[in-house]
Amino acid sequence: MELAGIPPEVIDAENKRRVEALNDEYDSLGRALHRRGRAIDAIKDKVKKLAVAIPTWGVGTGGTRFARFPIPGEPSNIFEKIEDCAIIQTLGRNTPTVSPHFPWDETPDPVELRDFAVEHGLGFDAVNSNTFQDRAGQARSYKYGSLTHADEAVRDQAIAHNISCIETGKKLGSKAITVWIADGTNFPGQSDMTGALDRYLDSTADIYAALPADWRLFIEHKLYEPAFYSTVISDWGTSVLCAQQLGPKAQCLVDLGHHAPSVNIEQIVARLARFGKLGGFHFNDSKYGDDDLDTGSINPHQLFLVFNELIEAEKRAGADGFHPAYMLDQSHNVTDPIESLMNSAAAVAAAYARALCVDRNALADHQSKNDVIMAFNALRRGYDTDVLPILAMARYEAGGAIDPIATYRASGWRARKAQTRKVPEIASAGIV
Ligand SMILES: [Mn+2]
Repeated sequence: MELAGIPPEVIDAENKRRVEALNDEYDSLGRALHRRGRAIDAIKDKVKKLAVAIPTWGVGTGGTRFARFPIPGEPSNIFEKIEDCAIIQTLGRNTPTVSPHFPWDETPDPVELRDFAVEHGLGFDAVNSNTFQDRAGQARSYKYGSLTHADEAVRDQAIAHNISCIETGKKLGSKAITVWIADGTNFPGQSDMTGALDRYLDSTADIYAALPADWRLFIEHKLYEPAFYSTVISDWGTSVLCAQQLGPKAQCLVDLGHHAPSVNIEQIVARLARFGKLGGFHFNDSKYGDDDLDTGSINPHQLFLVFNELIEAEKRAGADGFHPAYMLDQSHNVTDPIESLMNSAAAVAAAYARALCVDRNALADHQSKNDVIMAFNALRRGYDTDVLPILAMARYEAGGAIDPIATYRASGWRARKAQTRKVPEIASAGIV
């Protein structure tokens, strides 16, 4: 079994070609930040601690509702997915956990899976339940809903699946479950909206009751899709009300692509954090109404503003702690998923680093004096900082690659896997 994935000598050789330029750029940026009263090493140390989970489904090619275009050498089971996640972590050094999805990642022995991940330098983040599709041999269908279904037997089946995900997650070392439901309607009149929400709350309370003491339950709102008239958890307001009713272990996930265009997501983040209900993020980007594009590829400024609020929330939380869970949740239809995920994890780190470059004392001072243009400029100065040398140095010092994509390509990983992994099926539908 190939544990190393990418031989260290490949990383060393690639880094040697780039380290002199990196030192030069890092030192120059360090001097520039020093003149602004910011310490580059302190920012780099915080960036080193940033951890973003990779969803296991993300390392396979995704798709749209039209089609999926598999690539040779892509993973076809959970163990191969772990191998690919390990490549991302080996090179990028800010993705130490994976977030599995059941039943897609089901395996007879979760402890064996946990050990396999540990051997690959990875742990497990939140487990994800799936009651949005039927599986072979399943007694009842989710066509008309799962946790909110009008038929109690279907609801019980969906509850049991979630509880079994918690049981598996305990063996994997997870500390959270994400309960995303696709329930909703495509026609006015199809369902009683209030009754459906009542059934959601009753069902989810049963799942909540099965949580271990140190676990969290994440709920995720989504404006539309797959239901196109109404969804049960349609927005952050519904999400936070449900999380409050369920109890302190229930928190809200913010998936950046699950809002109407032009919604002020950073303000939602600030509100949820204020009430102790910000569980974490599913990062992706969106141009129109999708939740599929690579994180930071369309609107990196929005991502920066989200991290600006996270830093403010962390400051306010103080000793109580503030630990939102970060995960990428996007679909890779036209790129090698490993490359997209490395880029996206770096985009999250870049947004964080830029927000750390903001002089917060100056910002607060300008705000208190109503000096609007100077407050805006203090914030924008952080966004305008080229933080790439900070990210590269953080990776390099942690044993990763100064240039992850170039190093990945030099390793020939995908071509090697194309020799040994099963040829993917072309006919399978997209996962969105
Ligand atoms: Mn999501």
